[in-house]
Amino acid sequence: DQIGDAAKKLGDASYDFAKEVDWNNGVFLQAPGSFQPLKALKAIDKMIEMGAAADPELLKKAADAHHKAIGSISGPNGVTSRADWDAVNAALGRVVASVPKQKVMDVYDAVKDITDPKVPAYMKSLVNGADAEKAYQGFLEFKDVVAANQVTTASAAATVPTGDKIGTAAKALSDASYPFIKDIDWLSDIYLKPLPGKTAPETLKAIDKMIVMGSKMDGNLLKAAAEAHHKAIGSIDATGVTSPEDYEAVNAALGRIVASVPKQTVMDVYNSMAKIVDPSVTNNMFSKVNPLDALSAAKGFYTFKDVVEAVQ
Ligand code: CLA
Ligand code: PID
Ligand code: PID
Ligand code: PID
Ligand code: PID
Ligand code: PID
Ligand code: PID
Repeated sequence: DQIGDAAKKLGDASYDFAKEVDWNNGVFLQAPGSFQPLKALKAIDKMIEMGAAADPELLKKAADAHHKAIGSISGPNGVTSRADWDAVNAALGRVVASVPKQKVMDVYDAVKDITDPKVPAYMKSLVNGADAEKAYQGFLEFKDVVAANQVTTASAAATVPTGDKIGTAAKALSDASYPFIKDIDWLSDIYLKPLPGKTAPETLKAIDKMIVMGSKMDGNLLKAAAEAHHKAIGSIDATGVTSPEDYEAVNAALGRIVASVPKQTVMDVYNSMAKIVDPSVTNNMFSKVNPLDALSAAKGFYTFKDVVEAVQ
């Protein structure tokens, strides 16, 4: 297709730059400017809306392309192979083309809003500037091909199951865990801190397992889960906490996407996360909330997971 061909040209223009970026640099975990959690949540919300509007099949293919690319990483900078670099660009170009232009521009504008204007120049200073310029020229040509292949109307909303066992169980889980949710400091910057003692390649392994799980999920249910998050963001209070109803809808939606993949795929995520999250991190989280509320939430979760497993 045209986007695939254009991605090869983009690769010619941008792979030198890709090789020069230090993908293992911890700087990419930081906010791209001053820390503004509610504004950042708005930017994430725009990404969620874009993801919910995207063609689920193309999203899966993009997840697969990333998984494959993680498998061909080499060298100290963590760069993937030229072929996989092109394949990721092509897959993302097709995802972008599957949503109306405005949804893409909304992400761009919201990200710009939380990005210090000095950040792009700083990023450029870490690589060969001429190669960055070349990559950007390549991107400008690529985007015209994407625009020429772009849909103009948004896809239909997801179908949300009703009266299912997971929906019923989500009510009990949410009642048991909403006090815990209210105890959590959602506006803290602690969630942007590096995991103690872990390197980027180690962390990427766990993310890879999530990518694999995402790619196996039922596309309609994943879309519904994204829509539930978007709705929940719309009802947050000043501390970032969503309404009980929207929280319940998020739990139901996440339970359904978990049930749509094999148990082992879920356990692969859990086990890989357990390898990189030191118990001190979990204990620290626990120390900041009312312990009874956390235990009630945990009890609710362990009951919920049996319902999920039964329909998995
Ligand atoms: Mg989420 C999970 C935040 C968007 C899909 N997500 C999580 C949690 C964290 C979070 C609260 C990971 C850390 C953790 O496990 O804490 N997500 C979060 C934010 C946003 C977002 C702030 C921003 C909008 N997510 C989002 C989107 C999607 C997902 C758009 C795609 C549709 N997210 C997703 C999945 C999962 C998460 C599939 C998880 O599996 C993970 C999670 O919650 O695992 C348990 C602990 C969790 C909480 C504090 C909240 C849930 C409370 C539960 C139901 C009960 C508590 C149990 C117990 C006390 C603690 C966990 C024990 C552990 C051993 C499992
Ligand atoms: C400017 C001035 C003009 C010239 C110009 C110009 C530039 C415009 C630009 C630009 C626009 C632009 C857009 C970019 C957009 C990037 C979008 C990224 C989206 C990320 C997402 C992430 C996610 C996920 C995911 C799916 C999940 C949800 C999420 C489900 C259902 C200014 C040059 C034209 C770069 C969507 C993918 C996992 C949130 O106009 O004169 O330069 O760049 O998890 O959804 O699972
Ligand atoms: C524009 C203007 C509108 C019209 C429009 C428009 C276009 C927007 C577009 C577009 C946005 C867009 C985004 C693309 C992004 C591509 C990103 C590629 C990333 C590849 C990576 C590969 C890799 C790895 C990996 C992880 C490793 C690092 C690597 C570590 C820690 C402008 C059409 C709407 C194409 C990251 C995955 C293995 C490098 O908005 O008018 O057209 O395209 O090895 O990580 O090692
Ligand atoms: C300039 C002037 C214009 C021309 C121009 C120009 C240049 C702009 C530039 C540039 C922008 C730019 C951006 C770059 C972005 C790279 C992003 C990389 C992200 C990597 C990540 C990696 C990671 C992980 C991971 C998970 C870990 C955290 C991490 C935990 C909990 C100035 C040329 C357009 C290079 C996210 C995945 C392992 C961080 O605009 O005239 O030149 O470069 O380790 O999670 O640990
Ligand atoms: C233990 C001991 C027994 C008792 C027990 C026990 C506990 C087991 C547990 C537990 C397992 C467990 C699993 C959890 C799994 C969480 C999985 C999260 C996945 C996140 C993903 C994120 C993503 C995306 C997304 C889609 C994108 C890709 C991504 C596309 C196509 C130890 C109690 C049984 C919590 C997948 C969603 C946006 C990466 O067994 O004695 O306690 O918890 O962007 O994909 O866009
Ligand atoms: C288990 C054992 C295996 C069998 C199995 C199994 C089950 C795994 C499961 C499962 C995992 C799982 C995960 C669930 C996670 C739910 C998370 C809910 C999060 C809700 C949020 C709501 C909100 C917001 C929001 C953003 C705001 C904050 C809030 C800010 C900054 C165990 C079946 C495989 C259900 C985050 C979105 C508005 C609070 O593996 O043997 O069954 O379920 O307002 O952010 O303000
Ligand atoms: C313990 C002992 C057992 C019993 C038990 C127990 C407790 C475990 C616990 C607990 C785990 C736990 C986890 C918590 C996790 C909270 C995660 C919140 C994530 C929030 C995010 C918010 C954000 C943003 C956002 C984007 C911004 C950055 C942020 C930028 C660029 C010990 C009870 C099981 C509470 C990610 C989205 C706005 C950070 O196990 O016997 O008690 O709690 O602002 O992006 O700015």
